[in-house]
Amino acid sequence: MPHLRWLTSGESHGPALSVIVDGVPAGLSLGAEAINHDLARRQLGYGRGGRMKIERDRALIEGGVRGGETLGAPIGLRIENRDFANWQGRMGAEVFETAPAPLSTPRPGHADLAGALKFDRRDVRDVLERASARETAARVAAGAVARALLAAVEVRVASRVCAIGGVEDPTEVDPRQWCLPGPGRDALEASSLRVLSAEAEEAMREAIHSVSHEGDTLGGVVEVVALGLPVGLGSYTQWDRKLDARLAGAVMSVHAIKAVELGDGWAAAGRRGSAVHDPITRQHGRYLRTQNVAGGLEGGVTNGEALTLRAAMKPISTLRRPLPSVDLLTHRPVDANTERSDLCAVPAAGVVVEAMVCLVLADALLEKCGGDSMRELLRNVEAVRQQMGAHP
Ligand code: EPS
Repeated sequence: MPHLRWLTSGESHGPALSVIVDGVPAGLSLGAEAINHDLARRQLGYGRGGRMKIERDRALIEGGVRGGETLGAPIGLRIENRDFANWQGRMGAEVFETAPAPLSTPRPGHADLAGALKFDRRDVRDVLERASARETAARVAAGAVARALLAAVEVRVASRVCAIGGVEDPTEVDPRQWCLPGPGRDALEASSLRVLSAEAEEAMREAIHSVSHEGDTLGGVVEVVALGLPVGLGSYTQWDRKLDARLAGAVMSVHAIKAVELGDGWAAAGRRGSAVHDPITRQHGRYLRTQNVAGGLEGGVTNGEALTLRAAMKPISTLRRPLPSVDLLTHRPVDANTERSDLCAVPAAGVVVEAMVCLVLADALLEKCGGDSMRELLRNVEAVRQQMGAHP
């Protein structure tokens, strides 16, 4: 059974999104401020839609925390949807006084048609409300709890945008320069697209601006890095214990993510082994690598190097110039439904993928180092680090 479990509930225009996180040790300092910081980061990004002008996502801690410290009990978080005020007659739980007209024109690229067929729904809104990327607000809130747990053992997770709509940021830089607190990280977070290069940011903004006039949308690529992980998280002994598989599955579950790579994944596939596998050295009592093509994982186990992962996000499915579809009620050809939506949400996807990485890594940390209390966990992590010969 996972050591850190979490479940979300709620629809995009319903009353709220909720998430319960179970398995966090007692004694972790946790306040709404840290959670709200990540929720605010998720709302940003040039190309985000009109909903972001309505919402001010904040988490209400409804259980599991007392006096700023976790209790070892399930942590309940709730994020109110301010937009619900505009949807009361159409998204409340009670029987409608006047049933809203069913939405019967599924959008290609979203869960609309497959979901309506699967759950035998006549109104596609019954599907799209839960399938909406709005749900990622709950994931980010849960991820912020996991991030606090990782930070307590000096593990840091951060993301940057590598490409939008085929416009790439060619910057090659040590991730410590933008992953750890400092001017590099501050500059990245201040960027309207969370990208390292100012030139690339300008070109990406142009690309987003041009599609906005054509009723189209863009996707892109994000990179997530985790620093400070102890050696030995995950395992090669069973398919479902391999940390690369757990990370890839979690990240693939994020809305619109259609490909994930660990380390130099796709590029390494075209190179020789002698150029790919990371030579081992030993310095100051610690095993090191002269490069990190593997991205910090070998055999599904952390090897002490920076964990690096990239994820590819498909373009947003709602197009203002809609694609052909079929009306579920008449079976006649029709233009797909167009909902208010984003033009590009790649910067937000980086924050969501960070959250998923934090949740998987926190689970793997508890799996190896256990601990009902933070005092127990910290003692165990230090013992593991000493034993693995890796100093923080
Ligand atoms: C989102 C909220 C939603 C969508 C978006 C992400 O708000 P609304 O539907 O009210 O505009 O904008 O979801 C999608 C674009 C999608 O395709 O699911 C959010 O809070 O992130």
